[in-house]
Amino acid sequence: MSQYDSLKVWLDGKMVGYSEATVPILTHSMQYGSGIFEGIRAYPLPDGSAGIFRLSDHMERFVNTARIYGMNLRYTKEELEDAVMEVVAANGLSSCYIRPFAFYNDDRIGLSVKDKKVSVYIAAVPLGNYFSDKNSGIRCRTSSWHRISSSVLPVQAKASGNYLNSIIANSEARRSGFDEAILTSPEGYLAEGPGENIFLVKKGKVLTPGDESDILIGITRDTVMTIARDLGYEVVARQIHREELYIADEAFFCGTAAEITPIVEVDGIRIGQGRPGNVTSRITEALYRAVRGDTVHREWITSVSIAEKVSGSQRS
Ligand code: PY5
Repeated sequence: MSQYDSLKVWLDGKMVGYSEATVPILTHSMQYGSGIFEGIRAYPLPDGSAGIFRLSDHMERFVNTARIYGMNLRYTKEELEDAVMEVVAANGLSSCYIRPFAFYNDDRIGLSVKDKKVSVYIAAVPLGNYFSDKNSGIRCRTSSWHRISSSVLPVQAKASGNYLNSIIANSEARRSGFDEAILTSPEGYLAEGPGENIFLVKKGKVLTPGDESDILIGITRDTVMTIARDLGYEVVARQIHREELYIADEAFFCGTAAEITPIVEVDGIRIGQGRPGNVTSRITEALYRAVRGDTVHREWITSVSIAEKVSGSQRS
């Protein structure tokens, strides 16, 4: 039994019940981490429909990740976008987190992926705040584990295996009493969180590690850079020294799951006033306007009508 049993999942072109969307336990992707995935949010629009945020950008990264690994998805980007819309509509979820996942649906032992069938599923589930202290801000530690670098794995690919690096950093941080980790490059520059990009605010400028910092090039990061510029802030993407974080006026994480989460302490050092800062709050408000279609960036939103669910408990 799962909390998701009432939901429907898209699996290779068919809508099936959550518990019917099974994979063989010996699948290559579970044994070796060779799956690829995306994380997308939908927010309710004023007319009651679901607004899927930056669907095309997420699906572009998904098909690019597949291309990097030579995975034959068997579906085009457009077909997968339609499938995401179908899942959102079928589940009647105007607010949800959508998880497309492609994997080798094959249980033959062995690392080779040659001739192994690729399957794709797309699930959509309700999801609230990723961090329970999202509004008051979280406490982080610099990880003793470095962010994987481009000499080891393709860092721009959103592949399951990359997340072992994220998981070990997050586990270390949680075990030592912090909310989340911050990973640095092997050279010691700031990279990102285990599942979030990072931003600093210093003297009114908005700073984030540049594309050369071996980060996942986040779609929320791009959104934040765009709306911060719209608000009139100078935005700089460059290599950032770890100590610049300690002396920043404000810092925050961003990502699809994390949305914008203020960071109020790093390695026991208070950041700025030790509470969410003004620039962070202004950017957060602008992000929530953007996801609801209330900005000039209407092209970021794919609207899906949601049929009203006729369920006894919801009707009075
Ligand atoms: N960096 C990493 C390593 C990520 O996993 C993510 C997203 C981001 C940055 C932010 O990217 P985007 O803004 O495009 O979402 N992480 C996933 C998410 O859905 C998975 C978290 C468990 O937010």
